[in-house]
Amino acid sequence: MNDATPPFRWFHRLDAIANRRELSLSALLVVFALAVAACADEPASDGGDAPPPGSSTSDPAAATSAQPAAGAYELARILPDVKIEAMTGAYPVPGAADEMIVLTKTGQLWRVSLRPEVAPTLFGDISERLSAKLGREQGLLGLAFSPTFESDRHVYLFYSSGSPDHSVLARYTEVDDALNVADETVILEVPQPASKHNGGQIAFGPDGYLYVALGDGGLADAAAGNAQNLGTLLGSLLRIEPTDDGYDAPPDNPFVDLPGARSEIYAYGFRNPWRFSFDRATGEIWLGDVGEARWEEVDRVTAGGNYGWGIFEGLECFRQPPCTGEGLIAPRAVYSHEVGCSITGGYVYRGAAMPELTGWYIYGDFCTGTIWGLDTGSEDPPVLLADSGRTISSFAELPDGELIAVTFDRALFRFVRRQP
Ligand SMILES: [Ca+2]
Repeated sequence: MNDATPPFRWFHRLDAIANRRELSLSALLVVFALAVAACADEPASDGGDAPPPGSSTSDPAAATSAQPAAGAYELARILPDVKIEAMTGAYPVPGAADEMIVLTKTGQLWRVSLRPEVAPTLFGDISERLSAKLGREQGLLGLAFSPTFESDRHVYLFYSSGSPDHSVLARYTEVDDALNVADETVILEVPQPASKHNGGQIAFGPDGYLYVALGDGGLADAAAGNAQNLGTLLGSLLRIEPTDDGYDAPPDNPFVDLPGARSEIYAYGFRNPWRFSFDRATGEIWLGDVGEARWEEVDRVTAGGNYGWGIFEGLECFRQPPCTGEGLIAPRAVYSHEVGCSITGGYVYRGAAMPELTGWYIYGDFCTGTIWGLDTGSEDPPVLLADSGRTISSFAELPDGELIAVTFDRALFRFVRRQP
């Protein structure tokens, strides 16, 4: 694939450009406000004069007060020798604090150490199981270690296979420090009507169940109905319990007693959830849902919740006004395609290095590299934290709570306070 091309929905960039003429004044005001906010904390370019006593300082390192300062953060490159193409995720290895498994879109799994002197090694390669011709939003998209990985060595993967297109959730076992890719147990297969909006995040919750994010299946407007149809798994966040040869739906899932509804569904009304995570302190689920024409959104996910797609896109009716938001859960935050084009959901920050961000959900945009944060303990609007310019495909949460940004720039980064 052409790695100069953004991965998940660059065709929507064209949408965004086409839609520019229709952009509302409010969106432009948002852009202006963000730009002003981003500039407000620029350090003085000459760096010469010390601030007078008692004045506020523009030194971002001093921003340890209650509120994070806009623009006071950045992505700092780590591991400059690690140059892996089209990384789709990084997952800390349980029991090995400084090691991650890094996924590539084309099916490789690399064991990467946070110690720069240790070179990456190939942990596994499932490229032969992937679709021969991967669509832009297809590939090896997700990994979850078994909650008891340190004893069972089980690893779950989510990938695109064909043909016809379908998504596969399968379990493997690590043997002698590598994944035994020859031995696969398929847990779930989902037919995909198109190569787009395949979702792909998988993660075990604090309840021990496996959560699986599925997009609406693509095909733009035509697929939007899938997200509102409880009879299909598409456009939903699933909650399942893997078994020896498949899975069960937990008996307390929200729709187990609803006739015609799939018992695996935990929440629905998503277009293409691109990364969700559990707040390690509260267990709450935060999810980035990629928009179609105008809006990207952040959702705080609760059991049984309907997040609106394809009735709503963000806070607006989607191509069918008038519509009603009755019964739908509004996003916690949105941003327009004037400032980005494809959300990458992140994590609620629980690290120690930036205490002012404790309890803030950190997320970014694939196309612009902009990173925002929002205080999960308030209803305040998001704060623009960094303008990285990087193709952020995923975030990773390290055991100490610090965050890594995974990119399509053949580079990994730490999310840090901007150095003065
Ligand atoms: Ca929504």
